[in-house]
Amino acid sequence: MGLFSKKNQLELNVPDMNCGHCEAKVSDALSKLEGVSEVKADSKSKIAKLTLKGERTPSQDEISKALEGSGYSATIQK
Ligand SMILES: [Cu+2]
Repeated sequence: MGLFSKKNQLELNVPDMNCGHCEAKVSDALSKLEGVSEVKADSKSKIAKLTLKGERTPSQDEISKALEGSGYSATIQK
């Protein structure tokens, strides 16, 4: 986790987001992850912020799987 990340949040770099449509697709896919209560995707900063329910943090593998076939990839910001 990065220096400024809160315990109940996870920030992902999503380099291929370019517009609101991308934000919606990425948000949809990521919000289906177990343990995630809210997703805020921003195409300008290329960052998706996940709000976690608290009990668990999705792994990089789970995140990649959730986005599989969507045309986007996301990496956990260190
Ligand atoms: Cu787009």
